[in-house]
Amino acid sequence: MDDLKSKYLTQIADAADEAVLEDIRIAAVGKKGEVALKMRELGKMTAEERQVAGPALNALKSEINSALAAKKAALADAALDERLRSEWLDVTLPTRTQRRGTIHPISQVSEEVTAIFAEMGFSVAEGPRIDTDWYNFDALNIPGHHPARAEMDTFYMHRAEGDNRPPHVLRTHTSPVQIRSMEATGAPTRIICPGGVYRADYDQTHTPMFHQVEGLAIDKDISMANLKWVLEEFVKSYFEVDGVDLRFRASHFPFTEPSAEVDIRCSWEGGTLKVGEGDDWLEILGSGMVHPKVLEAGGIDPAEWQGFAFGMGIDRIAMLKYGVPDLRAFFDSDLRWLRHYGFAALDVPTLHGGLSR
Ligand code: 2U9
Repeated sequence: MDDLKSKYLTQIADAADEAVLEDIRIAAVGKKGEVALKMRELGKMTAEERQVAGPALNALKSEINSALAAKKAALADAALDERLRSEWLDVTLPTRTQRRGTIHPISQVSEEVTAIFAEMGFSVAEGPRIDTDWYNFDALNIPGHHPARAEMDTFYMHRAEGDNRPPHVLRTHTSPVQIRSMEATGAPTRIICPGGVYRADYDQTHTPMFHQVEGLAIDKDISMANLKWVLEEFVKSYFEVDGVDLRFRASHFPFTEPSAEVDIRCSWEGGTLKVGEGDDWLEILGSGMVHPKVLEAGGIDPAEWQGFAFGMGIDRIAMLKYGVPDLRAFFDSDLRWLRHYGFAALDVPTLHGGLSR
């Protein structure tokens, strides 16, 4: 019995993991283990022998069981210590200075524009990039024969012969989103619609896909004066200047009447744009009072409601603010360009925290 005891206690002490420990348990105190076999021999003993051997075997069994339990706990402690050592991390380390991904200037500017108009009570509306020619043109007072359709270099979706569904186009502006929004929520409304648009055109200032943000405000008593204030606030916030002169030039768009193109006072010192001072004027957007036919197309009664609308190119205002010389670079996915012109991922633009830091 002493031999059994020292054999198993040594094996338990030397066991390297729980699997080995389990094998030892089965061999020693399992149902068919050595201690059980010895207990079977009790029947062949005399009563006196059994009185000595019985309690001694029980004591041996419980001593081995205690050693197994102690070793199991020690192995679990050691495993935990090893995990704590290998999975240790220093939560006080500073953040990485080498940024991996950056926010694209178009995303950054979309967020900046959204933050500015949100402060003035505008919410963001979105819609499909492929839409019917009715939503893209007719509803905006651009009927089939209108020259604006040809001027917009529209991409038409292919239609198989005999397919009688209405023609679909890649939207040439985000205006169809405003028509859908008017249909869905009616008046009064204040929305901006940022997003990608498509026109078949390609040179230093045109790409076949670009981005616009359009705005629409409809109410009972709304005029060009409200439009002027909203756009002034926008330009000051966006270019982060205290004051700016705006120049409204009479223009023509099918969807607004009257219509105006808006220029801002600026200077170009050494090739860099300064907004709010100087003798130059820079066109940045188009605007006007929503045409009554367009209100009607959106299901809004022009006898009761009126509103203003405006539109500008996000890519264009991004180029102006951040000094990007060639529009095409926005879509090249050149990592060096993205690192240079990109923005830190966690710096979300807000009016109080700063639009661009
Ligand atoms: C509805 C009613 C009116 C949106 C407007 C402009 C003037 C405009 C251009 C700016 C540069 C397009 O990206 S650009 O080439 N846009 O000049 N957009 S008013 O008018 C609307 C839109 C929707 C229902």
